[in-house]
Amino acid sequence: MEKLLFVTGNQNKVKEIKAILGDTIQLIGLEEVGWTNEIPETTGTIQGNSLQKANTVFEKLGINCFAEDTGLEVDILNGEPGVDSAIYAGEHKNASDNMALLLKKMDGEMKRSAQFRTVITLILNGEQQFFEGICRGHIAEKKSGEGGFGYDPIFIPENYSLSFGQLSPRVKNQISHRGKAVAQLIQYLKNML
Ligand code: ITT
Repeated sequence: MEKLLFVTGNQNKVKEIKAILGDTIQLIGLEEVGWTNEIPETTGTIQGNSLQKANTVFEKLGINCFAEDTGLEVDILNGEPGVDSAIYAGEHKNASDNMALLLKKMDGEMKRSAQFRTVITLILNGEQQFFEGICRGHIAEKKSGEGGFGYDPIFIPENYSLSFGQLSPRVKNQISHRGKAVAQLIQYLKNML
């Protein structure tokens, strides 16, 4: 089984991606390679930050790795919170604060369409590849469900009436932005490894 370093500080992402990958690839985390430095996310775009995260670690360690960046893009807010999804309500705020701010901005708004977008950057033998996954849906009027993480309790994917916070992890992974991007990553790796 091949080993691949997943450059992330977010354990929710690790859990989801491990469930999707099954035993095709063995993920190793930053702690296993002794990485403790901050990784900058300063490019201003989802793809740019995804590349920046993977590159930062590859340049230092020179090992095969991938990173991902995800944003929630609300159509009527011109793509907000987008690349700032993690810090929408401020650097030291949490998912609850981020959701509260977004629900406030959407108060009374009829056009609630939105999407999650994930861009994975793989650096394999020094070569970069990008994989994008999009999940369309809309922003709920209020939070529901305890599952998932981040904005999941207020995002209702297309063709469903329940939020990602209410849907099972299995269903979320089948239809989600991250699930779609990881499926492409797996396909690519199967052809390469
Ligand atoms: P990294 O270390 O991988 O950068 P992060 O948590 O900082 O982890 P991002 O920069 O990609 O991740 O920020 C995206 C934010 O969007 C994240 O903090 C969550 O709040 C939210 N998010 C990402 N994926 C999500 C998902 O599948 N469902 C709900 N919210 C999600």
